[in-house]
Amino acid sequence: MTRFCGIAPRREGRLGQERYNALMSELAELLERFRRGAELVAVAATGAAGSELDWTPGPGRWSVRQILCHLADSEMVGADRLRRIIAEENPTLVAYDQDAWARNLDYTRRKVSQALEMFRRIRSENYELLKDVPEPACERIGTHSERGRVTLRDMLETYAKHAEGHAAQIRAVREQYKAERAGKA
Ligand code: NI
Repeated sequence: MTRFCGIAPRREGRLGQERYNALMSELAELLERFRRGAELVAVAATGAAGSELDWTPGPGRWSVRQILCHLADSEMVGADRLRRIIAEENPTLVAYDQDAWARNLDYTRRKVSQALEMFRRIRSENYELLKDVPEPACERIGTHSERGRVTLRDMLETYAKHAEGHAAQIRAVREQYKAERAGKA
């Protein structure tokens, strides 16, 4: 049984063994980065409370609370997209306006604990789904309404980087918040 990650059996032919091993270890690494995303985000947000949660670095920029809500909603959309690519033939993946979602879905008032838990939980479900998908499924495709053709592997990479990028953003916003408060003191 060939797996998305982990120890894959030898596959003769099409790909050289070396190339195949490299591909599998790259996938396993991506999958591990994907899995660790929830922890990375939780650690980045640890200890944030009170006014720090709603402080924004400037107009149109997101607060820690809004970033966490975005991560939760994005992961929910991701859960749908990943399942469609695996189950359907070249499904359409509909883009969404993330700023409109932040504005109109009350990101400034949603509970941080709930957003974090929602992100953690759905990421965990997505990980469980992906880790047992047969390796050839990595090349299954969908068509994103703005970005065009995407493979399942592309999606895995996009979502792995998404959590990493926003964890870094949370750390940066908190640093700026602290620097500003220190400046005012
Ligand atoms: Ni994002």
